[in-house]
Amino acid sequence: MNVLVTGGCGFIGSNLVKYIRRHRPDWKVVNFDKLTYAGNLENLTELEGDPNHVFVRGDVGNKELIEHLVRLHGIEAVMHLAAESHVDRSILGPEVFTVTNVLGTQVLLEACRATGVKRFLMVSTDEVYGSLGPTGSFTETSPLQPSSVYSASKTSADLMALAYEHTFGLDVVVTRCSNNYGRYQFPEKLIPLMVVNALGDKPLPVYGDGGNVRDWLHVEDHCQALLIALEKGRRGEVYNIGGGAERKNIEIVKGILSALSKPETLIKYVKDRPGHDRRYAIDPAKIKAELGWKPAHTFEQGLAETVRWYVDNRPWWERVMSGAYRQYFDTQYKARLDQAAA
Ligand code: NAD
Ligand code: TDX
Repeated sequence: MNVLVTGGCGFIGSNLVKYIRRHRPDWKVVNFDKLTYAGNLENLTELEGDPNHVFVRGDVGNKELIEHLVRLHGIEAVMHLAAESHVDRSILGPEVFTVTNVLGTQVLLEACRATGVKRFLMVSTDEVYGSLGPTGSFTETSPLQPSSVYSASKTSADLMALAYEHTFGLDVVVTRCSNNYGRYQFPEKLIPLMVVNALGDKPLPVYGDGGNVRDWLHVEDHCQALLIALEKGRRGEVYNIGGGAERKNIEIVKGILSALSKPETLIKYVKDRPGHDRRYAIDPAKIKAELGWKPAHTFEQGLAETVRWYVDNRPWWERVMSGAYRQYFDTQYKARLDQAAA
């Protein structure tokens, strides 16, 4: 099979491209990525010289280029991961979230329709369901109630993909996964940010009371689910993906400090994220029963392995945190700590 993966240089995308090359060695993967601050070719160095991995730099909003690539490489399936993915950034600058996540997805769908791509996997998120109270979990039929600009843009893309199935007969499958963690995650997200700050003996900014809950899944388990959904998912269906590992943010932060033998005095409670969703929990019963997926990692093992990876790969995160990104990070980070001190 020839597959085009969008966003294949980001966190999940780069893990996915490598996962596919390992598990489907006869497939050709065309990795289509704009290389924003979050995209990094260094995540793929182990594929250097691999004739079945082709990288093309481009924007999902470029219909002509996508159509050209689909024809040139005989693309049969598209796995769509390219997105602006960070909730905090969607608060600081919403526009690019609409441009890439909403308009970009629509253009990509149109290019797939025009070229007769056989299957389109839309990688969506559990954030489309909004926030939960202390009990219950999201099923595929839970109401869609996104509350951040990021999640509203992802909900639009998710529904647009389903509309293309319904209206134009494009073969679409949608997945909605919970929070991922693992190697190569950009150090703006909770787990890697806390690890790199702790390693530098810097304060760890915990939003609000630290009681917000996320449902964590190892990125490799997500990749496995995406491959299964691509190959076996039923057309027009939505599949939730989650690992049943609900944790409060503060528990995670304390776990990271303990793994690194750093003191809890590094924890700094800062002003809450505006509109902060309180709790996510996903019910993955459908993908387990229908497609036979189950996660292989436990959260405690996965977190320990991830922390170790960041300890061992300091040059990687020091490089991705340099330059323009560093400027953004320092400004935001300093503002939060100043607010906490005020
Ligand atoms: P990421 O930010 O690490 O990577 C995004 C990638 O998309 C980058 O390589 C970037 O260069 C590329 N990209 C951005 N704009 C582009 C454009 N206009 N054209 C082409 N490429 C572009 O994100 P991630 O955490 O790996 O998430 C990947 C996907 O999975 C996203 O769609 C996200 O919504 C979804 N998702 C993420 C999580 C999570 O916990 N990280 C959970 C569920 C779903
Ligand atoms: O410095 C921080 N302090 C803090 O308390 C950061 C960066 C986060 N947090 C909290 C906010 C959330 O409750 O940690 C939790 C996780 O935050 P993020 O890592 O920013 O992830 P989240 O907002 O939950 O969204 C993620 O999961 C769903 C991904 O970024 C999305 O792309 C995905 O769709």
